[in-house]
Amino acid sequence: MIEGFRFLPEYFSPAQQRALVMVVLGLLEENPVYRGAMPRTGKPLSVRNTNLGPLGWVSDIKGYRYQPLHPETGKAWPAIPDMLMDLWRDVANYAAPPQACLVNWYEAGSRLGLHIDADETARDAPVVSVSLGSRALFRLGGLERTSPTSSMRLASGDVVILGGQARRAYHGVDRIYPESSTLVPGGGRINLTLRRVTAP
Ligand code: MD3
Ligand code: FE
Repeated sequence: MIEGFRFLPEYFSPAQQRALVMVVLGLLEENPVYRGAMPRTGKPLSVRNTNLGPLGWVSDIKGYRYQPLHPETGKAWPAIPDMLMDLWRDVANYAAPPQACLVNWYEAGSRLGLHIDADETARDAPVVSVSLGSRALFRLGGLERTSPTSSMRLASGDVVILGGQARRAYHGVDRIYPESSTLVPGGGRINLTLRRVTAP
């Protein structure tokens, strides 16, 4: 496995997972997940998303970027909840707070193609990921698209920290196992990724 990858299975207990999902679902009422589009082609994304925090990642026909406002509601993204700020302090080993929490919402057939996360200028900061709800088949490769990959299942409550070399590695989600959890409505999966966008 690539340097800088840390896997903390069941970091959140079932009770903590329920509490976190309740908080996030509450925030999604005024800050809904929406379907972004691929740059250039405008092809709709398979995964719906929204964000929490002062900045949010968006993808549309014009490109990928971070911006302070929800593209459909025009409102500021809500603050990152305390449980997630506490997680960052506990595991990120990074002096400055996260600025964005991307909320990815997967349904039964959703997938996320192999990609690298390169829209953040704070390249020394890790990405911290939390999985909630149905299990996912996650794939992590290396620094090039053709590097060998390894697959693992990410389950509800698992935390993954991507620092070092892993921060620049190709990765994706090949499938969701929609019967594997009832935590998220519709057997869905929510992935939360905490990110530092700009250098402190
Ligand atoms: C490896 N999310 O939001 S989480 C993404 O399950 C993303 O929704 C996936 O890839 C998901 O960009 C995977 C684990 C993860 C997150 C960020 C990474 C792995 C990563 C950044 C660099 C390398
Ligand atoms: Fe990613």
